[in-house]
Amino acid sequence: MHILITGAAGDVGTRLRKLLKGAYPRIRISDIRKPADLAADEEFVAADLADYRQVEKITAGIDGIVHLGGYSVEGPWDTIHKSNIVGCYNLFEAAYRAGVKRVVFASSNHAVGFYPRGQKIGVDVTVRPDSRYGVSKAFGEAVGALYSDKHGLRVTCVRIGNVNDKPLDRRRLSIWIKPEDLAQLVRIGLEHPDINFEIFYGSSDNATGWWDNSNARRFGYRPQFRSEDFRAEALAEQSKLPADPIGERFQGGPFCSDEYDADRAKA
Ligand code: 15L
Repeated sequence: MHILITGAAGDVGTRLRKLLKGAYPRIRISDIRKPADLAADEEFVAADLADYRQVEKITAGIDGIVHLGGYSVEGPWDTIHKSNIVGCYNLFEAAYRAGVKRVVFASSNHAVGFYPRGQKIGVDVTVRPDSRYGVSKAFGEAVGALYSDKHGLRVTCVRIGNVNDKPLDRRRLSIWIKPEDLAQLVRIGLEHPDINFEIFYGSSDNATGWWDNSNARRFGYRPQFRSEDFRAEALAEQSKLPADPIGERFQGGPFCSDEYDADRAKA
C-alpha cells in the first residue's frame, strides 16, 4: 500500500508519520510547508489543498490517505473555508478520480462539541458543532459519506479528542488519545476489510469519557492507554486555568464558550 499523509508537518502528522512508518514502507507526506524534521528517506510533496491541481499531484498513485491537512482550531471563516471546506472537498474528489481506495479523515470532537458533558453519545447522533471549525469537520464527514455511498471509497472518520502524551486538564481526561492509540485507529481505517463508511471516536481508554466507542471496538480497536493514570497531574493543571462556566457545561469546552452569545443562546 502506498499511503499519503496530508498535514504531515503538524503536531499530529509528525507523530503519526513516525508511528506508521514501520507498518507502511511507502508513505508520501504532504503539507503546505516542508516538515522541519524531514528524514532523507521520506517522500515529501508540498501542496496547498485549496488548489485542486496540487491535490491531484499528491493523490496520484496512492492507495490510502490519512487526511490530517487543514486548519486545526477555530479561525476566521475565510481561513476555515479555504483550508477545511475547499481543501477537504478537493481531497475527496481528487482521491476518487485517482482511484484511491481508502481515506481516513481526521474529524474532531468539535463536530459534536455542544453535547452536554453529562450525555454519553455514540456515532449516530446529530452533529452539534461548537465552532466554524466544528462545522467544517461535520462537512468533511458528510463529504466522506457521499464519496463512500456514491463512489465506493472506503472512508473512516475519526472524531479525534485531544492527541497528546498525556491529558492536559479535566476535559482532556475525558477526550484524550495517546498517539499510539490513534495510530491503531488509523490502521483499522486503512486495512479493515469491512470498512465502507464508519465514524469512530478518537479517544484512549478514558474512564470519564463521554463517547460510546463501541463502533471502533466492533472493528477491533483496543486502546492501550488510560487517562486515569494521569488524573492527579491533569487536575493540578486544571486548577491553574481560569473558570469557564459555559465551556465546562459542554464537551467542546472553550470552543463552546468562545463567541458564545449568552443573552441569546438556548444551548
Ligand atoms: C481539536 O480538534 C484541535 O485540533 C486540537 O488542537 C485541540 O484543540 C482539541 O480539538 C481539543 O478539543 O482539545
